[in-house]
Amino acid sequence: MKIYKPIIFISIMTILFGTNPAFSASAIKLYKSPTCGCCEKYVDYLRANDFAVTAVNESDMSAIKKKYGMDHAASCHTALIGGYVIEGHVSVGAINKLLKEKPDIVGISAPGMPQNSPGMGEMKKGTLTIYAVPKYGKSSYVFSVE
Ligand SMILES: [Cu+2]
Repeated sequence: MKIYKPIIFISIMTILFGTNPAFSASAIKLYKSPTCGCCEKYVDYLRANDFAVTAVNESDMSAIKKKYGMDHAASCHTALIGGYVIEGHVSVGAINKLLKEKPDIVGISAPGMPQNSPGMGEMKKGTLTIYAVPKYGKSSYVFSVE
């Protein structure tokens, strides 16, 4: 019977941690208009990249952008993760860079709806510019090119 113990232990660990998004994925809250199709596709993209997305439908998105300081770099959806705001179709690479480097900014944005961004269309490496949005309404600057 002893030989089965490690197998049982591993199975329990898998059940507890392997399939639980709270342990395996980063939690991100995303506000979007209920009729936004590309927002849905972006949620799918985040989920496919192991983010635990809580999608919230919001009819007044411009109020959300104002509240979170993204009204001058606005796109369709607005997401919150680790104390930062992620505006629009930002690639996972840029989000991870932000969470790793932890700059003292509001967040990052892909303003507008770039065709070559995740959830919009096919990404071509080196063509999608992500902007850093500083605090106190200062102008955005290039954060990364994805
Ligand atoms: Cu969009």
